Amino acid sequence: MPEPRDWDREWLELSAGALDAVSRADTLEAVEAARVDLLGRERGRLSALLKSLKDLPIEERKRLGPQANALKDAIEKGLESRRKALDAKALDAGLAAARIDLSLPPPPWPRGRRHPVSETLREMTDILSRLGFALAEGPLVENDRNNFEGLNIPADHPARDVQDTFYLRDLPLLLRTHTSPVQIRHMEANKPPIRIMAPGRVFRHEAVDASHSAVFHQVEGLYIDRRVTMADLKGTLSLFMRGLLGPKAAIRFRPSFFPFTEPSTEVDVRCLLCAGAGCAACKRSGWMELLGAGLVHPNVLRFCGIDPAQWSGFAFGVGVERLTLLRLGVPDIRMLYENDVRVLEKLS
Ligand code: FA5
Repeated sequence: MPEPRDWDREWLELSAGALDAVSRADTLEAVEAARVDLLGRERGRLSALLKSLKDLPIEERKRLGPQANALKDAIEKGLESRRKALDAKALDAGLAAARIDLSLPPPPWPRGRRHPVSETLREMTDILSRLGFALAEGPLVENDRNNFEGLNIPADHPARDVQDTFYLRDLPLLLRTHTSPVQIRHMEANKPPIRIMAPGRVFRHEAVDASHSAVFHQVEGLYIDRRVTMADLKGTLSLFMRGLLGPKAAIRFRPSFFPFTEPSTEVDVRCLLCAGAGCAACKRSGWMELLGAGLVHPNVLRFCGIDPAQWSGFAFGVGVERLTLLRLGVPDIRMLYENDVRVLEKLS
């Protein structure tokens, strides 16, 4: 015959240890283990005890039932409060580990900026406007008359060769090869005195290398007044170049030839990339050609209806990309146009 069950002893053992086990659970896993051990539906010790109450005589059931339910409530409350306490502890630990310092500066934002060529253009027009030059503009698509004929460039001049000029198919038009046609447009529409600058894009069918691009920018200058001489041209260009490249920049005026100026000169700047020693950008010469200039040819004045006996003037055309290379110490014109932001960010 099996031993009769000692309910009171079982009950005492269970209730003595249960709340103690709950209060000792120091991790969420331990709380869950205590819950399963006491209240688990299959093997929970209190659940088993409650289930077996039905086998007891009615008086015993009345005595033990409420006590067992009260213990179950107490265990559930104990488990819940342990869970809350442990959650709060974990939150506090997390907050302590991830302290927010409101005095720290924010992470850097990438900042946009002007393209280096635009920046040079802006400075060039800024200096020239302070020297009294007003802004003039012309179209990128020109005709032969303004781009060549009016500028005293004869029909057999090599610059007209299809090698150098982009002609438009089926139209008597071309992409302007320099900003000089703006001279013609302006002189035909305005009477002297004239003092204008004409910045803009130009196009040449050209082999691209470290200092040559097929699309680039020029800034044209034109000054027409009474008795304008080479001395005026040299003074203006020296001021202009020193303004752009700093007072120490060495420049030289070299005799040259353009059909639309007489006499003509080209202005070189000592290569700032190699300090005159010779590099790819200056074609090993130590000097970099920046601009063409000269006194406006009488034929050009006459073409535009201006009397060369009354008026004279100078004109110049500066390459903006070449100037940008020198100012920023960039060795290759192509770096300006590949638009790699990592390269552009390093410039300026
Ligand atoms: C001319 O274009 C003349 N119209 C300049 C001029 C104007 C002379 C007024 C007299 C009076 P040239 O072809 O040399 O000249 O070009 C002028 C400048 O543009 C050069 O000195 C150079 O700085 C720049 N340049 C010329 N070709 C290129 C090219 N392929 N890529 C980048 N820059 C160039």
